[in-house]
Amino acid sequence: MSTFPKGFLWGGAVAAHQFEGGWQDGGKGISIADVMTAGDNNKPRQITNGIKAGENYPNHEAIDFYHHYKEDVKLFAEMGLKCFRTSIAWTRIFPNGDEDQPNEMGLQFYDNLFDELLKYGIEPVITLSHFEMPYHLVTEYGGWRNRKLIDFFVKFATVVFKRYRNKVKYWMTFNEINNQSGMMNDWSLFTNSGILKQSGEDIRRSMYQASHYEMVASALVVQIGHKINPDFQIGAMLAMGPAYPASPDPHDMMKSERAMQANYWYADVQCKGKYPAWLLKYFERQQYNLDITLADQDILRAGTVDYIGFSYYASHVVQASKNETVDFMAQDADTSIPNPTLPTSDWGWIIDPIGLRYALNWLTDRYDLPLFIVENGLGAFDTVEAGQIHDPYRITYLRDHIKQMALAVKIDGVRLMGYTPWGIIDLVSAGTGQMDKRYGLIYVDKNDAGEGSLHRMKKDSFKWFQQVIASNGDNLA
Ligand code: P53
Repeated sequence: MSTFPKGFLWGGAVAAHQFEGGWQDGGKGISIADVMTAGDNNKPRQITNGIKAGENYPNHEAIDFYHHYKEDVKLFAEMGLKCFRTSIAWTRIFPNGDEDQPNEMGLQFYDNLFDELLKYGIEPVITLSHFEMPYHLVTEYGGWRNRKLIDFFVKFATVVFKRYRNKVKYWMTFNEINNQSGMMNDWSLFTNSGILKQSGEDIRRSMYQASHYEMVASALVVQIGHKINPDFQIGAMLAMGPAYPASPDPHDMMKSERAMQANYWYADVQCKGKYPAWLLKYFERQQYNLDITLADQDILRAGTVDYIGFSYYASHVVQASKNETVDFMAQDADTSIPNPTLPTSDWGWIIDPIGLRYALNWLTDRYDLPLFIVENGLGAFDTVEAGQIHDPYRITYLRDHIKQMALAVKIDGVRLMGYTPWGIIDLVSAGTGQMDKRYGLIYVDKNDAGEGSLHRMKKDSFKWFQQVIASNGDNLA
């Protein structure tokens, strides 16, 4: 008997803005991803003030899935995918975010895509908001600083829930909702919440306020979705990168505990329906006076999620600063340090398969919900040799993580719904805007400068994953 349950959701993951392209097709509006330039490992992406002539915006065309979806879905089917995770670009449905009526052409595009997937028996797994909110909501409303965003998001979610109620069963509300808390940089605040720091702004307070509105919006749509179709499975989506203490020094241990609390309190709210005590104390001490009403608290309690979707790429190491005894807040000292026991990717991400088993255990102990690994993978340089792409490093990465997943299911009893490696097809990196940071099992001919034929080719990992799926995870050779 195989380790993984029958019906295990083997799949692949992407996000609309990173692969669709067609940024102005079918009435689509400008999203926050459309004003982000290309960067690389040493050059951060710039957020421009609107679209500027002469800049390279990699998401505008991306890999042009918008015009290649039939060909690509056929490849996904050939790989044997049971499910496919993508997001709905909010700006295809509500181009500015605050319209009364949705854009029919945008709705039609996702009907076509879901029909194409279902034709091959591939289950769509859909994120409502994956770093691609309407840019208009940033310029006119200040992004998620503004309570009005809840209404706009709820309207968007309600429209797509109703439209696709018989085509999509698995949903997630906000991609990596906790990224903004863990990273607290300009990039993550913009991608998660559409927040650009204003002078004199207490950015941490804004982050907590925006996060609160997002969680209220998430809890509302969980309730609305269950009314529209009681079979809907609506999950949270977290960036899971466990924090290990740098040493057995209790200060470091306390630091790692706080780092975990500070990064995962979103799950406390989304899974348990309430704020953790330590965070309420923190808000009090900071004198934040956040807009968190009693009505909001009722909504949070009534809108807990059905499962936890999460990304896992790497673990982190944290170290307490000298004399640290009070807050131990992860953000107060950027203390993520190298792990001498583990290798890293070409982008410096720690490679830690056992950390995935740890994450699965930690989330199960704390929330006791079904789990879904909706992102995992290796961003790496690939080379094409005589029309072939040999990527043993990617196969090794995925195999080592699947082995740990198997142990978590078999030995630890974790309830695991599925596994969708990130970037099943090469796409634009969210963090750097690069094409050459490749995650795909399918290669796309396009480089960082935006040149290439967009031709698709199977990498060695394609065949390997095909056999993994065909054996329900038993054959990892
Ligand atoms: P890229 C870290 C940094 C940026 C985005 O990332 C991240 C993470 C991981 O926690 O989140 C996810 O493309 C995200 C995807 C993204 C993927 O990680 O920077 O959900 O959109 O592409 C990989 O290499």
